[in-house]
Amino acid sequence: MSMDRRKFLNLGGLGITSFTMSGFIPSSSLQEAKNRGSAISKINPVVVSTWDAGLAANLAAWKIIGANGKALDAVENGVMVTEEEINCCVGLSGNPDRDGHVTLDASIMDHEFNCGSVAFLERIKHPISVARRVMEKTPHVMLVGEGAQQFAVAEGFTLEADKLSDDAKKSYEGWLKKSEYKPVINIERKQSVSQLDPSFMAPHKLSNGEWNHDTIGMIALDSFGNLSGSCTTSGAGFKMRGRLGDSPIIGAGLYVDNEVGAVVATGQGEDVIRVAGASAVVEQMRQGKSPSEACKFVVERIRRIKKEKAKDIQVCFIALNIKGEAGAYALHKGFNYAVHTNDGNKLYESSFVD
Ligand code: SD4
Repeated sequence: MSMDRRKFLNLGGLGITSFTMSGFIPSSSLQEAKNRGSAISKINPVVVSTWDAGLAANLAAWKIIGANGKALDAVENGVMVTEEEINCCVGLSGNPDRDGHVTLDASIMDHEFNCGSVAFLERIKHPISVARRVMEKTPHVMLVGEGAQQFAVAEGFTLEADKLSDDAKKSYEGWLKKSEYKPVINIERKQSVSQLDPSFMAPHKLSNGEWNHDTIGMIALDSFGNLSGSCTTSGAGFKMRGRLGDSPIIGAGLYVDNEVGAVVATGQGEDVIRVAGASAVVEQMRQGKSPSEACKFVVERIRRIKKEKAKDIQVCFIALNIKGEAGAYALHKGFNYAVHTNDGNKLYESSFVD
């Protein structure tokens, strides 16, 4: 075992968080405070989320986490903002599958390895909240399709109309002319930062009517020293009916280990699944890598696996370690991510392979 690894493992529990705080807190005190469920004022909360839509989502998450709320509540409520945007393709306004139906995937995970997800879910506005109910109210981790919808309705979620938004209808009609499935790199982000509405609440849509994202992932550290993560998506537009991406798969699209860190993925789900992406990034952080180095390591692995086909796909990870350090890495240029700390809510350009 290398010195670095030993050092990280020794500090890998909550004790390590004390090194990023303004004063040193013995890890035993942190553990006691955690057990009592009391907020530790010296732990600075952090929220990180994918793409420019993350700025608006972060604001909602920060309302909770910045007031000593729990990371789990923050990551649920944060991405609900994006699910609800009418002119946005996360959630029910998203692009449909080839058969013209919007099918949604979402997952959530807390600091104690509790996790829940839904996939191929139709007609429900907030799949992230259904994922949380799966986590909290069932003995299972994942529900799909009709069963997930049945569970959601039994839990009191409204069954919305099976109807495309005007914009999704237009895109679908356009797509039907050729009926060709091709991944589009950075479909999520088509605006430069300077083009964003300063309120960050504007619809993330281009003047030509194209969507600029279909997924949001969020990871957060709260003032109790606990991490959680969430991810919600309408998946790849015009996908085959029944297709799931990485977002609802724990370990692929999302993973949280409170001794190490939290990771969420966005981009071509198939290529995140084949390397168990989020879990692989967490394991790299466990070995002592920084969040961005860990993301880079796994993105480069995908690059090697895909060979020349890597140019046709985008894959990106964001990571947050238990010390509250955030990082990201993407296969190609164009990925951005939003970080909210006590210093404010900022959008960063991710580093990339090429
Ligand atoms: C998927 N990973 O369904 C999602 C799509 C995505 O940004 O993240 N798009 O494959």
